[in-house]
Amino acid sequence: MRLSQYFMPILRDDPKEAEIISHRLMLRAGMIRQEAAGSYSWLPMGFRVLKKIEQIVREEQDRAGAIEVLMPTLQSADLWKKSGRYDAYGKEMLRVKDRHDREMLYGPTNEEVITDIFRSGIQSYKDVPRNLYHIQWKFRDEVRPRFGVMRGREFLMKDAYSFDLTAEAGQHSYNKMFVAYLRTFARLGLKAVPMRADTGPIGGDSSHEFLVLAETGESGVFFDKDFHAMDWENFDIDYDDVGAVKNLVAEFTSKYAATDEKHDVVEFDARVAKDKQLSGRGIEVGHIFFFGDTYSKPLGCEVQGPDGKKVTLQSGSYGIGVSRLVGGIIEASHDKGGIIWPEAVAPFKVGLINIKAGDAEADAASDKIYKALQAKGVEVLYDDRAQPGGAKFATMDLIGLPWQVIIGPRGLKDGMAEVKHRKTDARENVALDKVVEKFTA
Ligand code: 5CA
Repeated sequence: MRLSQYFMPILRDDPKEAEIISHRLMLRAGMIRQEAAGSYSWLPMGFRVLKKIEQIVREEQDRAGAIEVLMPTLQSADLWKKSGRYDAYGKEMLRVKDRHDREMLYGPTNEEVITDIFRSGIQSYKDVPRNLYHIQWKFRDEVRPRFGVMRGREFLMKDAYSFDLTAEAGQHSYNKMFVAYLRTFARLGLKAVPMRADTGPIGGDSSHEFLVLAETGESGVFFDKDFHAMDWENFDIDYDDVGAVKNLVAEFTSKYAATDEKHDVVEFDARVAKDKQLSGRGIEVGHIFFFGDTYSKPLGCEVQGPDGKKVTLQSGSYGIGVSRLVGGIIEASHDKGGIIWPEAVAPFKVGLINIKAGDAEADAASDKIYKALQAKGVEVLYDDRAQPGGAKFATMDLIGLPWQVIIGPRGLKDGMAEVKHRKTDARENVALDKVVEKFTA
């Protein structure tokens, strides 16, 4: 993409309304624009990142055996009346009426709809276990939408729902999602610590939140320092191996970690030596629940069991804040110059800077590299605008692409480009005809 033909409305100054760094950087980098409180348009740079995160989430759900569907954003109130949540959800639910005066709502979550879909599509115990998920916009009329996409009113969530015959089988489904979350967050370059959590309006008795440690997080967290020493990257596992999945979950739940709502000072002291007690703040990027028959019972989600008797199914639900993750990753990965994207989610891999746009030689060398990178499928954003070099460097640092290729008159004399790694600021001179190789080898 040529920057001269792109849409990336950069802000020079810090927007006053943004309290935290990720919100500031997302606005400054032209990734989002606020449309109403807690509601954002995703501009091209932001949208590219959102899609990449969504795809990683999807791949890991699929790998764990979950099956993708898509449910509407607007739901009928009927099912919510059956489950008893229509009144209980209160003001956080956006309620609307259609032209026939029928009550509808913009879905804040999907337990009711999915349970009804599943109920109507199955017959016997042979139809379980299943886990269905979708990646869809939600609306919650939060009292205090803030911090940009971190606490929005309209936000993108991945929500999965498991259905099992027994609570024991349901536990395996829960464990699989737990591991899928470890894998997902690792691929996003995040360390998201699983913590015991409150179940809130979703209900149930077993629940973990996954929190990325960050000063600006909304939750207080208390945990064992040993978490830092664990292997957060290698989660190769056979999801059908019930024991192996269980062991991995046990490993990550054996150490003390709790959000402030569930924190128990006495237990903390008993289980964790004083010098290993850490506390701080965290961003909740995922939340998993096991709630048994809380929804399947009122909604009649049952199957014929092996002995011919009806069995009410056991369920859990599993959420990831896809749009929140965009902000969460920035909170975890930035410096004073701007964003530092992990390669897996970067909007483009390479930023190509032509310092002397308009100069025939610089244009020719830059265009050649641009076309060659594109031909090889390397995602490249080419700053071909007639702007001073300093401004271009600042913009490129701000938007945080992992690599910068800088073409200027000084290097060109020796047939060289400068390649800069955004994260480490390491720079090297690379022969013009070797630049493409650097990103394709
Ligand atoms: N039905 C369950 C699991 S599918 C559920 O709704 N869980 S939740 O309420 O915890 O939300 C799941 C995830 O969505 C959270 O972990 C968080 O990452 C994200 N999320 C929740 N509320 C917001 C919000 N207002 N803005 C952005 N992300 C949010």
